[in-house]
This record gives sequence, C-alpha cells and structure tokens, in this order.
Amino acid sequence: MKLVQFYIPEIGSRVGIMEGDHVSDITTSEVCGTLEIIRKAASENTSVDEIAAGLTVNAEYSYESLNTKSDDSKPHLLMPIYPPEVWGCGVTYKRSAEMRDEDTGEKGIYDYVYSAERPEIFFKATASRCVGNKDYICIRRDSELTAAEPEMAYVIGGKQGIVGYTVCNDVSAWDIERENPLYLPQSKVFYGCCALGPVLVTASEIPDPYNLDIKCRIIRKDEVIFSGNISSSAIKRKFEELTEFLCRDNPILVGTVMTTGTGIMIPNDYALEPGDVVEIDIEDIGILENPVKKLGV
Ligand code: DO4
Ligand code: MG
Repeated sequence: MKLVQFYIPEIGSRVGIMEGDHVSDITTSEVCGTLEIIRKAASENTSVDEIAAGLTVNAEYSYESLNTKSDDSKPHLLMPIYPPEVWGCGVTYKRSAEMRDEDTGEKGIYDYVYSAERPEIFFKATASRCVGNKDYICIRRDSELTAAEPEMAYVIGGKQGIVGYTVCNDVSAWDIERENPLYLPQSKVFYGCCALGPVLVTASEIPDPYNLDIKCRIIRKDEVIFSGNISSSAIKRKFEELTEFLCRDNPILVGTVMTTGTGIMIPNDYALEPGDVVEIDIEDIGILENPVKKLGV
C-alpha cells in the first residue's frame, strides 16, 4: 500500500491511500496523518495496511492534481510522514567510504567505520527541518559545497520493526564535514536539510529492500548535469542491524525515520546551486524531486 499526505486549501492536511493515479482521502478526526496510522497499528499490534484499509474514504483526488509545486493556495503533496525524529546512517556503501577518505585530511576514518562492527549513526532532523516532494531543500549560508545524498529511508513502527519505506535526500554541507569531523552535526542539521517523499510505501509492498535501483539526477537550467545510480544490494549492513544499534539504550519513538546512507557520491563539481533541481528515483517507491535554494540571502 502507498500512503500520502497532502494539503487542500481551506481544509488542511490530509492522509490518503494512493492507487495508480487515485488518492482516496481517509482522514478522520483521530487519524489525521500517517503517524497516527503507524501509532494505531503499533498499539493494536496489527499492520499499517490493516489500519489504513479500515478507514472510510471521504473524498477522491487524482495524484497528478496533488503532485504539484508546494504552494499553500493550491492542493499539493506534503512529506509522507511527520517523523518525531530522523536519524541517519553513514558510510554504509564502499564508494561513500572511498570518496570521503580521498576528500578529507583524516585519511582512513571513513574506511574504519565502513569496516567496523559499530555503524555510524547520527541525528539528522526533526519534522520542522524536513521538506516534502517539490519543496525547497536548502544550502546553509556558510556552505559553498553542499551535496545531495540520495538514500532509501525506512520508518520504524511498533517493536522496532520496519513498517514502511520512502525516498530521502540527506542534504549535507560537505565542506563543513571535511573541515573537521567534529563539525558533522552542523554539516547535517539545518533548515531544509532533509527531503522525504513522495509517498510512504508500506513494508508489505517491498519484500526485498536490498534489490532496488536507486537513481539520481541533478538538473540545472533545464539540462541534466549529473546522473548516477546504484543498487541497494551494494549496502553493507542490514536494516535490522542499523535499528538495533540506533535503539541500544536510546528511546526511539514509533514513526522515527532512519535514512540508510548514500551509495551515489556526487562529484564535487556538481555541488548544489540555487535553482538546481534534484531528482531521486527509487524503484517501487517513487521519484522525490526538490528545487534548491540558499538560506540567508
Ligand atoms: O560520515 C558522514 C556522513 C555519511 C553519510 O551521510 C552517508 O554515508 O550517507
Ligand atoms: Mg548520507
């Protein structure tokens, strides 16, 4: 099942089931978003699909009419979940370790983490720092080298199981990260640092998350200036292992999003510029598309 959140002027934020080009609005006064569906499934010890399928459809929309630029005067998609927290995993693909080690003065620290038993896990965002499909991702004012990081993300439900998947752009200020590894939180966490969407695909629709094509394109002035791809089969760690480390002595709320690391390392020449558009396409999930702007100018 594919779930979306969307905005209808004068009505507000809605949650729906997407099938083909159809979106069925299943919002109720108690269930106003995907987070409530996931919480209800956790507390009733059932699946997200079952809770969503049991809600009454109160309106229908075409997906095309919702998949538009974020503008409060018109219907548009919202991020597919308002996560209590987003956490990130790092250096889960060999290419990520190699390129980060090449580009930093601290040779070998990324290779160490790639090979170590303990994964890199960092705090990434809260919902207020995230954006949905077609909304702006941001370059912080003190960064000249901010990169898109195309990643698959999963949502943690009851008993720490995976209840769904979405596409994530872990937008990162690489120049700040490279200056000193202790600056990592500032390279990762800022307004508009994390894009999620366009939909939340429930776990039942993705029986094998380790065999999906992940593609990324950067478009500048209507021209594709970068395109790359990777299969999720190249990831070194299993998601259960990542969740286990995340949750060790660390209370994690139902609905927390975990983004699993990038295997597409975009060369420095394609650092983001205002006006660029980043597209990340993950097989069986969807295409997340975001324009870029610089903060504080
Ligand atoms: O260690 C820095 C961040 C790594 C990361 O975000 C990734 O590998 O995707
Ligand atoms: Mg990343």
